[in-house]
Amino acid sequence: MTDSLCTHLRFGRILLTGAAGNLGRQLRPRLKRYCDQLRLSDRADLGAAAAGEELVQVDLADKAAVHQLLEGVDVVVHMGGISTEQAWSAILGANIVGLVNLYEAARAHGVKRIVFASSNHVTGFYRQDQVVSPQDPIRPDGFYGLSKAFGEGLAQMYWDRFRIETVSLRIGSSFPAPRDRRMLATWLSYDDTERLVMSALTAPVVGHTIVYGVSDNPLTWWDNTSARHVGFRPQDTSEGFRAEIEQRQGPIDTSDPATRYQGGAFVRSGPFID
Ligand code: NAI
Ligand code: 15L
Repeated sequence: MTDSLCTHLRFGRILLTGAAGNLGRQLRPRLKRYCDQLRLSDRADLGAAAAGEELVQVDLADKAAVHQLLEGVDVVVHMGGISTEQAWSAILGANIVGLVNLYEAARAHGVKRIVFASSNHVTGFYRQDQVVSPQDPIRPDGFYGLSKAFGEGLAQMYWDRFRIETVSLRIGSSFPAPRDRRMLATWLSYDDTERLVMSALTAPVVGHTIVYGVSDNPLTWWDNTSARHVGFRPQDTSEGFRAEIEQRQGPIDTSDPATRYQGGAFVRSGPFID
């Protein structure tokens, strides 16, 4: 996106976790426009620091390191963690223990708001002929989706008890382009990801709000009406990719659970108990 969304709203220091990942690499140059200092963290290598960047390599499961990581931070964009169905021990360390470490450190340092990368896999076992809203009961499609549901529950608890605000983003599929028929419904462009994150950071009052992260695709499984106060207005659409994907994929195999449920192939991946 060429223009900054909220040039009038600047932060002192934003912390971006998961900065070495797919979305972290996209958000790194974009978030810099909205703050004086951008603290970037990941357990993986983050390269060299540009002007106004601070690099901190930590594992989210390391409580003391995460405590230090949050010092002097105004707001957090939490993208770090396991992002697919993987071994339970890895999910436990990064997405459960790591998230508790993050929120406890945020509480200790007086951080006011966290934008949490949740996932559509919190509701992955709804069918593709249903439209779901953040008010509907969760139906996680695996331990990964369940760990994101835990994160949303944790965010709610830290709002109720400690007044730390969170916007939980149930991101659909944020990639350069939709990869298959399912992603025609779930795609979130990178520019819309930036719009979503900035709306979540700057909306005046959010408490704990859950919002689906999806572009303005013609076919959708998610109703974001209840989160209109966040002010997220996607500008992109998957429509331009439809013809090529339909032609490449051919007829739908209705015996495959991945075509019946919103979580797609995640509904038949794992569980990987180790
Ligand atoms: P990614 O897997 O590319 O990036 C995640 C980053 O977290 C990686 O750089 C990894 O090194 C880091 N990480 C993992 N475990 C860690 C630990 N224990 N300590 C510190 N860092 C750790 O994932 P991506 O695509 O960038 O997604 C970002 C976030 O958004 C993830 O939390 C993911 O679950 C969520 N999400 C992404 C979607 C997408 O379509 N890209 C869809 C739904 C949710
Ligand atoms: C996710 O939660 C994953 O992090 C991402 O890699 C995609 O697979 C996405 O969901 C999806 O549902 O397409």
